[in-house]
Amino acid sequence: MAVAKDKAQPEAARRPPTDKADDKKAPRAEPAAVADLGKDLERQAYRDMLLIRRFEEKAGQMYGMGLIGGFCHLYIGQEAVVVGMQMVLKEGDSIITGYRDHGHMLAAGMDAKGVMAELTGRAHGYSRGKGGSMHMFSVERGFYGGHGIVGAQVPLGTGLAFAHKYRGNDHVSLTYFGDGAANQGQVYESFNMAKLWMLPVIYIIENNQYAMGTSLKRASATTDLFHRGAAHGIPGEQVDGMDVRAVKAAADKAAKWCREGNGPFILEMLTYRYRGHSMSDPAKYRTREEVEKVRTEHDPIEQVRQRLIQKKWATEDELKKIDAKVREIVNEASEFATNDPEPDPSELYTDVYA
Ligand SMILES: Cc1ncc(C[n+]2csc(CCOP(=O)(O)OP(=O)(O)O)c2C)c(N)n1
Ligand SMILES: [Mg+2]
Repeated sequence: MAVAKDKAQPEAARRPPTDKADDKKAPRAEPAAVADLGKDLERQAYRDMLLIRRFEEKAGQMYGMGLIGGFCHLYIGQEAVVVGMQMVLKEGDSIITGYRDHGHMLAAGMDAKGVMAELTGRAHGYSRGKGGSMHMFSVERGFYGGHGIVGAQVPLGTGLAFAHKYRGNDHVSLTYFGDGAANQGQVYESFNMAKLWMLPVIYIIENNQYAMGTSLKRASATTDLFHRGAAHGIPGEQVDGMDVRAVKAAADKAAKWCREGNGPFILEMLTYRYRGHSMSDPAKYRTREEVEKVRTEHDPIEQVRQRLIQKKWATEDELKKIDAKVREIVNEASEFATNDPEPDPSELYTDVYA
């Protein structure tokens, strides 16, 4: 049988061929120059990334204690992407992503207490305890979710960009999705409309190498995702998503491109998630050594920490103080989310369409 024969082939033979020849033809924007962010922005990046890391670690613990139910996808390892992108946003810009969304919300300035209380399904969570990890919104902060259907946020984010253009402002839509989502049909329908109507949308592909337990190489005919807009004439750039400086430089360039009316832009962020796909995934499809190598050699927070020390932009003591402050915010959020009451049963009838 074809399937049995296929399984019998060595791993390399089963993998789809890569498209190195095609890669050369694809429109590739010149990578933006990576410069130091300066003392203040580097310190800010350190604090913001650490907040996401500690928040996620706490969420993982609370999940283990049974305080959080349902799905819970942690963002640990990918922090530099949202923190670098957020640096170039202006009030009124919009952000939309999938279910791995806690980092995006914290980077957007949403309150850690409200996010954690939503994770525990409590009354003062962002969706009044009715949405959980994957379904939170804050129009005030320009955050439009949190979406559980893979790729569904891409047409929605394109629609947000349409609204910006229609209103005649210079706002941009940051539309995040994963390497797995990048193979969805609706992504390409969105690309077509975005280019046709020259919409101000930055498509940020968070390429963390895996879609659930399937590596990009096993599932994707082409693995350089930055040129997935080639058929629609959308420029793309591949970025070291573990280096917040590279993310910020690329974000500056893409945002300028969009704000000046040049249409969409694609940023492929090369990143990595340290934990499994969700809390129920032991991640047996990859080796411990693979994870350890990224952690020790490319950790986004450690890179900033070392620069801060080397450049004497912060002392060990100052960093300890930042760490303590971050832990305090996270502990308060966890206390709040544990003691906040569950929503009143009457909430079942609010926020629903009759
Ligand atoms: C339409 C659809 N198909 C399948 C799923 C199940 N599913 C949830 S997450 C996921 C993998 C997506 O991976 P990727 O886009 O790389 O994002 P990551 O989890 O790595 O952030 C799949 C297949 C889903 N939620 N929606
Ligand atoms: Mg992925």
